[in-house]
Amino acid sequence: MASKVDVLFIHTHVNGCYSGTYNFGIGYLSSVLKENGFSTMLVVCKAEKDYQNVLDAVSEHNPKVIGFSSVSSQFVYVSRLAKEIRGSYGGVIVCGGVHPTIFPDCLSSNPYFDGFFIGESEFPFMDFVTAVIKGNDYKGTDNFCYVYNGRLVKNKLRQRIKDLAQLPFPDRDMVDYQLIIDQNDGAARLIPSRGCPFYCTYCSNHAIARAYGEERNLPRFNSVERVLAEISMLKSRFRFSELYFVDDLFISNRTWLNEFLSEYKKRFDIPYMCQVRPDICTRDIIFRLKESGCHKIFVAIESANDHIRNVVMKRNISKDQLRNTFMWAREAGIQTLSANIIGVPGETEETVLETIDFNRQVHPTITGVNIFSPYEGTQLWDYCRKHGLLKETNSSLFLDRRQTRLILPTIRVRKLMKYFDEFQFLVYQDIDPVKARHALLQMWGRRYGALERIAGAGFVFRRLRKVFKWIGVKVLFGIREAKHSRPLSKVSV
Ligand code: B12
Ligand code: SF4
Repeated sequence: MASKVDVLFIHTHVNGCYSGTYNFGIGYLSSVLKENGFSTMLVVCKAEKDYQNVLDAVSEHNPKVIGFSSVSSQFVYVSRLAKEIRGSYGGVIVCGGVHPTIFPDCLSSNPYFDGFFIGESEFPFMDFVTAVIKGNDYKGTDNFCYVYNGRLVKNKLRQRIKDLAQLPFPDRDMVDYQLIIDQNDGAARLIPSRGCPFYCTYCSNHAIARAYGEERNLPRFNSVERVLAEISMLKSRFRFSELYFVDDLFISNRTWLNEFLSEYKKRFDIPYMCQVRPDICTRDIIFRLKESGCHKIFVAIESANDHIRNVVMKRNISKDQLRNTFMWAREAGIQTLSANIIGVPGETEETVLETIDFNRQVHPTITGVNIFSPYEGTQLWDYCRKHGLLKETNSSLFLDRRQTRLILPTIRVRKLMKYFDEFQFLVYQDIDPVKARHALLQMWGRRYGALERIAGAGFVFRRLRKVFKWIGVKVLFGIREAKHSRPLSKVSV
């Protein structure tokens, strides 16, 4: 069969936490390829039951190269899908993204791939595709790694792109981008920078840096002009109500930030959201963000326990810095979303309650919690492995960040899950009844949703859920104290 597509990209988002995901890595790779005359397409796989659609797309388009992109939690699905494709496809299958970058060793146990790409790959991948199409040897391509005689061969890594402005905009034509915006509550995403200069032990940035033999994954920012041009392009092509700068850390370069905010304010009147980090955040930055249209910031508390936050996670952020950021945001009229992680090594019921308590004190507009998930190649993963804390969880039923993959001697899994489930409710109970009620309804929705799935008795459980929701509202009019090892402190609001 004649090949109509040079490269078929596959983005998996199985059991994911978000509904509308757009993969910027694939987007950039695709636009560089298209600019150089290659044809590309993308298949998004959101559930294991979608595997057949992917197989159909492969047999229909018979691409020259299949390119997966994978974060660590998706690799279990990616490798199964690659295995199924391999059964009937004789072309080249590769995978790139964060997981192959920080843990290329797993290629040896996954023979369905011809190889992995490590690190930033726009131009090396173009060379690779050119070689495959011309029938030349592709194994020597920069950034490529493959298994030869049972040994992992890693080719030279090309220097990362210094000037991001030389890249085209990421390819948003390969997806229904309007639908993705709509699924994200009207937010269009863009990523002005790559990297983050910090060294948090649970995050992949230091592991990405290590792949390059460096200490830190120092951020590179696209030129202000280029980012503004991308916003204009988005404005001319899509309907959206806000922008979301999804950079690891939007405020890491003060010079860039000042220039960008001034220009943005002059040219656009579009509300936006971004990430800040309390130890580099000042009152002035918060007010400048506000003036330019920022209406929501993401602030990672992670853990309120000083030892966990600053020793285990190496955040090096004080409680005062955290408090100030929330206080300034409230003063400026910016909404806050607090990010928290529970279930890291050393976590106890007390430390979880400390985190909940701290959230109550700073009173974020929204609070979010994840269960710690160790990513291969990171310092905290190394620690968990050395101390025998890693459970074997290669199950495709495992829910990343919503279940623990650790053996935690200091807290029972049931307790951890309970706090994970009740986190929002416990933060807002008696400080914000509306949010507490909402959290309780969601909590019950999740619980009865799960029962409904297990029992397969949709109708009965839908009815029951309605009844319990109603009771939930009633209970919340006289909000009850949940039972813990210690009561939560009273917070004056
Ligand atoms: C923006 C972002 C998001 C966005 C968009 C995600 C996306 N897939 O593009 C949103 C908010 C949706 C998101 C979701 C998630 N994210 Co996120 N995200 C990021 C962030 C901040 C930037 C990623 C990015 O776009 N970079 C710019 C692009 C150009 O770089 P890139 O993606 O690395 O791609 C380049 C190379 O990796 C390579 N490459 C990538 N794919 C491929 C494929 C082929 C074939 C080839 C050859 C090369 C190649 O070439 C690309 C171009 O240079 C990173 C942080 C980071 N430092 O990477 C976290 C990060 C990737 N996210 C992370 C996580 C955990 C998630 C979630 C799992 C969270 C969750 N539980 O839901 C989901 C997973 C979604 C998914 N199915 O992929 C972790 C991954 C950790 C890990 N080891 O797996 C990171 C590294 C953050 C961290 N703190 O560690 N994320
Ligand atoms: S500040 Fe955020 S993005 Fe940067 S290393 Fe820490 S967790 Fe990762």
